[in-house]
Amino acid sequence: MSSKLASLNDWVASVAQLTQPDAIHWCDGSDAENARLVELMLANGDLLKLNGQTHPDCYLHRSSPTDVARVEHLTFVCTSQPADAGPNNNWMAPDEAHGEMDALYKGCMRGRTMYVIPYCMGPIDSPLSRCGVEITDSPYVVANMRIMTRMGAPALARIERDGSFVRGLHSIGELDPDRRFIMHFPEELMIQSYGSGYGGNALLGKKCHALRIASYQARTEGWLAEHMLIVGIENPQGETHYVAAAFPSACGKTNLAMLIPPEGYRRDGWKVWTVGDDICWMHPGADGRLYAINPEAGYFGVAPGTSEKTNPNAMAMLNRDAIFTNVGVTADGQPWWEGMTSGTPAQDWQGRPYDKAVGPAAHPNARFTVSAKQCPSYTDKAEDAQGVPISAIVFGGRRASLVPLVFEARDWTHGVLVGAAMASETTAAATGAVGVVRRDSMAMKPFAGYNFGDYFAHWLSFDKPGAKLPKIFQVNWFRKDAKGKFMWPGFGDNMRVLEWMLKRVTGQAGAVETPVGNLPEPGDLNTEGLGLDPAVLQELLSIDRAGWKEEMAHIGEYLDGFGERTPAALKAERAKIAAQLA
Ligand code: OXD
Ligand code: MN
Repeated sequence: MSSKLASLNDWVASVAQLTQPDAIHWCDGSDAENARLVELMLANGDLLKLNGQTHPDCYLHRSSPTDVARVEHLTFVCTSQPADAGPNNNWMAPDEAHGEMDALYKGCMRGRTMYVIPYCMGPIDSPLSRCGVEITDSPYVVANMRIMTRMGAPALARIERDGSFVRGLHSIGELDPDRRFIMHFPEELMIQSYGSGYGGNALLGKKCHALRIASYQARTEGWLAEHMLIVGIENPQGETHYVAAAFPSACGKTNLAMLIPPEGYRRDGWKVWTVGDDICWMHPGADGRLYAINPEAGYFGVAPGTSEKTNPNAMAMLNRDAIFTNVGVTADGQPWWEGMTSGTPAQDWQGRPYDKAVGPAAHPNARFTVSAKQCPSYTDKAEDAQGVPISAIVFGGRRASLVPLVFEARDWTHGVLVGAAMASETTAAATGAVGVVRRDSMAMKPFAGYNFGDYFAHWLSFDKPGAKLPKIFQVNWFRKDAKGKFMWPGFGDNMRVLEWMLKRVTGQAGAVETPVGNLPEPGDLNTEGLGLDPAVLQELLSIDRAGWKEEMAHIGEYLDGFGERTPAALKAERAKIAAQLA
């Protein structure tokens, strides 16, 4: 097979020339193709079949033990000018990076099949969608891309219509951590990844394309590519408001996107609809509002911690047609991970007999891959070519202290500062220390494909005459008391905070103004049935002025780190708040 697009055929031929595969397979995305690949992977041990009675068509993949997460220190943005990548990225000169990668790719697919995967990020017919082609030597990547993107023949047809696409080249190489790089060439709309099969490094449509390359493209084209879930909240009157929320990796985006409201809310008629759990592309519409699509078609979620208590919708979508990576298994072949309320693991994620003393059954960053359509809260708005209008943007980090449960930004500029100043404790989604507080602007620290200073300026530029921008909020579900216990119940009860936000959007809820932002009074939040100590609620909704004064000083230093690229308006906003706190 080949394509009608000469530039695509030429590129495929040049990659084959370099990598020397035994065979080339153009993926059509059909069920028959998937069945053949699954057979192949069962035969070569890439996949293990799970219990067909309890989990039909579910498979387990065990990765190389040193290839379990994103590798931020090996991820580069290769722009001609180092300042365009910014201090928020690792930079390498494009020529040097191409030289390194060509040396690694030389002959790397000998004895392997090279798969050509045309894919579309977003609904096939949406003007907001963008396409790419990933070349890979990993059938596991093909099977995952089939779930995570609109992949195969329809995507190829669109690419041939558009005439342009993002080029992604991936080889698992030897899975050697010392021969591993994830390179981005935004000026060439190109991604090159070598030496890892882990989702965030290898499913190039996801972080590499839909965030790093897309954020760069979005800046030149006037839209936003963000690390955000998209959720629809339907009130008892039947009106649905869509919320986009940015949280760093492994901070509960999937849970919030699939939230089940507390009983009283369900009785009153509130409903929650899931549009996306990780990535959001937002474009200004003709009416001045921001319209969002989820460029992905599936969920690549963190398994540990997912349970009937934390995310019943996710549990319901995981009992068929799913790929599990690095989870444990029970004696009867069911997937198992920490946090599950039933079953006992027999083997850990490396296939060893499970022994609690040796470590957890599932790797802390074990994942599931599943089609979005299998989620009970799926809405076909996820296929809407125009996207959904966004009423509120939420920024949230994992902060044990200081940051209150929720506050509202006064206006867009203040909201952009709130997003830029976000900080969170690091998690197992990337290699490195866990639990260290670091600045993670808009939860995009690992994913912005260009200088954060320019990125903040791009965000500010949406505030123009005629724009009807969403309200911006900050939340923190992760406050802890002196004993280290979480102060807010979280999960489904986060609905109570969402209700306040949406009532602020429609002008139906009160707030107290503070220099940090507008907070609900304890009485403005519905806490019925929670049994929350009033003193705890008061603490969750108060501002520690001395602590915030210090925080504002740190934010000032952080913004100064982007030098002259930091927009003056953002610095002025910070200075204004700091002066009010003094
Ligand atoms: C993810 C991540 O996999 O953010 O979504 O690491
Ligand atoms: Mn993510």
